[in-house]
Amino acid sequence: MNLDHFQRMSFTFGASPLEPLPRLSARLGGKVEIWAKRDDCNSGIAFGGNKTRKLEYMVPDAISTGCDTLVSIGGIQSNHTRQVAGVAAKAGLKCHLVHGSWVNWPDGLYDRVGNIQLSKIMGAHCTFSKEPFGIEFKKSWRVALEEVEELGGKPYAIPAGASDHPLGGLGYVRFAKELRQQERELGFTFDYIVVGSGTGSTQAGMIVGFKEDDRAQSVIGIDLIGLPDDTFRAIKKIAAQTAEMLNLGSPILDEDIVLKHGYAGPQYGIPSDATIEAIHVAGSLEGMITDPVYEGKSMHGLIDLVNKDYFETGSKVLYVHLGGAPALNGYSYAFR
Ligand code: 5PA
Repeated sequence: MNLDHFQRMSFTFGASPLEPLPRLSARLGGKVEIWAKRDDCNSGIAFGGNKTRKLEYMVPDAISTGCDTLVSIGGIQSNHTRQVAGVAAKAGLKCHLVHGSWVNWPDGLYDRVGNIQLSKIMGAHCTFSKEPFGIEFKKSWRVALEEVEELGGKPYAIPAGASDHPLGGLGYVRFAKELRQQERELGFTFDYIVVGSGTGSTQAGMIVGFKEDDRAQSVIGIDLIGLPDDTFRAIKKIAAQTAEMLNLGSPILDEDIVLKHGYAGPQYGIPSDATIEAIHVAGSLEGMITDPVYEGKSMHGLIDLVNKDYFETGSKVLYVHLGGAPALNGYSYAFR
């Protein structure tokens, strides 16, 4: 497997920190040792997060193919679009972002604070559409790509979550390599790696990266969207194409993909009472901030799986924090 074959621009600080969560572990009965890998503080660019890793491989491709404008899509409080705006600024590219009506949430300033505010500060051209959630090719996105061309620019298309793209899985293949090195330094390996899954390339990349040392099944995905069959298919497709591109040599099997569901709350983008409770638990015990759309839900999944004894006693469980805290600004109503 040769990751070095692909051009990469460094947008991150280096290996993201690993941190034990002893007070959370104790609160959950001390049966397992919980750690966090903090991809939420992996970069100085606009608060970083999982998309920053993926974009390290896409931006060089954009530049080497002569593109001058990154064009992408997400919900109004998309962390992904904010990170695209950030890396565009850093690389000296223009940025055009389409924000669909993915979430119906009552905060009055939902479309002005948090991620969308940050994208505007970083100079992205932000537009809005009425289209619902979906990772398929949206009309509004096609229109945005055409608009850039009409203005004489050359667009580089980045799909929702930087996932359904030939290079989408590479960032988290590299994550596996990085974690293996950190485990060597720590002197142990984690038994389980818990990660939220939405558009799929984060978990897909990890599966490919950990398949090398026969650990794909220790990656425990938590469905964040409420459409686990769709998410499963997306993970499978991205993992298979990434494995092929890297000449992995063994096919990605259904049993390599572990995806737990039941934690996505009433619907995508809306927290359940248990999501909010999980956010309070992680915040009050560890000072670790999670959000109502993504990481609060994967934290709920982690807590529930520990409570249900899913992990054998004595296991070392790594929670991968993928970012997303800026969206909290749009969710004051949930904490009123
Ligand atoms: C997101 C995604 P994947 O989409 O790679 O599966 O990652 C899920 C995920 N945690 C987990 C956080 C904080 C995320 O932002 N966010 C999307 C966005 O538009 O922000 C792609 C949906």
